[in-house]
Amino acid sequence: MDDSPLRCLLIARQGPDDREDRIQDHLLELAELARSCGFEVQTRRILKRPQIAPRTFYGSGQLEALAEEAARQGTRHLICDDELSGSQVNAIEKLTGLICLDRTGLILSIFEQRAQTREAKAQVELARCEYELPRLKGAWTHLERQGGGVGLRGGPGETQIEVDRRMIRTRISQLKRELTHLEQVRETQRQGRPKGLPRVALVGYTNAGKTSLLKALTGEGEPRDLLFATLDTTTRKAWLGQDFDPETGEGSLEPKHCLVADTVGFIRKLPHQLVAAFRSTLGEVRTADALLVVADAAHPDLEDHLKVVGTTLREIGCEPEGVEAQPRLLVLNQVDRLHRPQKLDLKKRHPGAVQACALQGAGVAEIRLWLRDLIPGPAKPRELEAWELPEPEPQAP
Ligand SMILES: Nc1nc2c(ncn2[C@@H]2O[C@H](COP(=O)(O)OP(=O)(O)OP(=O)(O)O)[C@@H](O)[C@H]2O)c(=O)[nH]1
Ligand SMILES: [Mg+2]
Repeated sequence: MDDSPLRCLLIARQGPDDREDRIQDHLLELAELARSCGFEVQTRRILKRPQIAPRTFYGSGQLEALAEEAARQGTRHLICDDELSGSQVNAIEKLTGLICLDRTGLILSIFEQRAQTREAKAQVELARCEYELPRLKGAWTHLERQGGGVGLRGGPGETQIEVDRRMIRTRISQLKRELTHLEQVRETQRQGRPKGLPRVALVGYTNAGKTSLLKALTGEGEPRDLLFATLDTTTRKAWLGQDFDPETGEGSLEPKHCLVADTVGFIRKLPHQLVAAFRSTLGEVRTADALLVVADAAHPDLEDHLKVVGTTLREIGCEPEGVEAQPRLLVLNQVDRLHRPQKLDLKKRHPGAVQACALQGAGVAEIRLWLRDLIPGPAKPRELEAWELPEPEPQAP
C-alpha cells in the first residue's frame, strides 16, 4: 500500500480589506494544521478576490488554473482557509476534480485522528454531525423521491436527504445523552479527588507548550510538535515545595501540592461546533482554582494568539474580572528561542508574566511560587492586559 503523505494545495481568499501579510500568516498556520493531519503541503496560494463568488466562493477562472497546477504536481487535495458551505465545496470539487476540505473540516479531521477516550470520541463525533447537518443539502442534487416502506426510510415520499438528516439528528441526540452521562462520571471523579488540593488548569494556544509545562511541573506528559497533540484532559499532581520560613519560623514544613490539568489547545477560528462539544472537557478550565495561560513567546503571532485565548476563555465562561474571576498567570514559554532585547521588550509588554522555558525548567520555580502563594484564595487585584478584554465596539460614523 502507498503510505506516502497525501499532497495538498492550500488556498485563502484575500478580500479588499485583508492585509496580505495576515493572510500569509493564516496560510502558514493552515499548513501546520495540514501537516498535523498527515498532509504534505505542495503549494500555498492567496487568491485576491474583492467579492465572493456565490457558487464556487473563489470564482471558476482561478480554480481552473489551480486544478491545472495540481495536475502537474500530482496533488489531489485542495484545502481552503475560508469556511465554505456544502454546496460550495461540491461545486469546487466538480470544477477542479480535487478533493476539497475547508478549515473547519480539516480541524475536525485532526480531532478525529487524535481522539482516544470515549468522551473525546463522542465529543468529536457530535461536532462532526453538527458540521455535516447543514451541509447535506449540497450532497444531493437530484433529490430523488423515495418510495417509502422498509428499513430506515420514513413515510412515503421522504427524500433521501430527509432520511439522512433524520439519521444524523438521531445520532446527535444519542451522543448528547452519552456526553451528559460521561459528564456526570467526570463530576463524580472530580469529587473523589483528594480534598483540599487546589486545581490548576493549563490553557493556551495549541503547540504553545502546555504539555511540556505539565511535564516540568509534575514529571508526566508527552509533548509533541503537532497542533492539537492533546485532546483529553489529563490531571496530575504537582509538588510546589514548602512555605516554611526558617528565619521567622512561620509557615509549615508540610510540602504543598496542587493538581494540574492539561487541556485541549485553542486556535484562531476554532470551530464553534468543537467549542460546544468540548464544553464538558473545558469544564475543568471553568472550575479550576487558577489558570496558567501558556503562550509561545517566540511565535511571531504571539499577540494574536493571546487575543484568541482571551476570547475563547470568555466564550467558555472564564471572565478575567469580577467575583468569579480565577487568578491567572501568563506564562511566556519558549523564551530560550529569543534574544535578550526581545525578552526585555516582552517584559515591557507583559510585566506580570513569567518568562519560561518548559524544556529546560527556566521559570518553573517562579510558577511554583506563584501557585503556592496564590491558591487557594480569591483572585488578587491586578492590571488586566488588552488580550483579556473584549474588542471595543466600533463607533457608528
Ligand atoms: N524551544 C522550546 N521548545 C518548546 C518549549 N516548550 C515546548 N516546546 C516544544 O513545543 C512543541 C509543543 O509542545 P507541547 O507541550 O506538546 O505543546 P501543547 O501546548 O501541549 O500543544 P497541543 O497539545 O498540541 O495543543 C514541542 O515540540 C515541544 O518540544 C520551550 O520552552 N522551548
Ligand atoms: Mg499538549
